[in-house]
Amino acid sequence: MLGARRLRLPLVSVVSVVSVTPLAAWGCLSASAAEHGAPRTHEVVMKSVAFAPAELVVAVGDTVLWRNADIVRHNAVRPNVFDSDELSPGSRYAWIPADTGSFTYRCTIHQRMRGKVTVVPRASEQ
Ligand SMILES: [Cu+2]
Repeated sequence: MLGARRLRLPLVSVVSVVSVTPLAAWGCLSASAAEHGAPRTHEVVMKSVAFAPAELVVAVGDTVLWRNADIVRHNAVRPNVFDSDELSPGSRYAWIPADTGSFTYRCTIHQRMRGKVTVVPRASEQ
């Protein structure tokens, strides 16, 4: 048998299949999202035992992402609204507000570490 030789694979077996239709549809969706203010991600860095920025304005549906860039543990807590639990260095926590409001919060490990997130309506709802 010559079976072993049949293992050679044709090098031209990968054929690119390009369809224009999905790209057109994606372009339409992107334009629509931009018109209505696509959700954004806002990063709050925990560094030098502080939140940066300490105050932030976001829209409903945006993502607030806390990232611990410090060498000690931190958390971000607003009772009954969000609670990151303890974040070790390098860890992150995301919160997506569903309602408008002004929320002061703090790190319960370091009492002087405080921040504020103000949540406003999305542009399409104003
Ligand atoms: Cu802290």
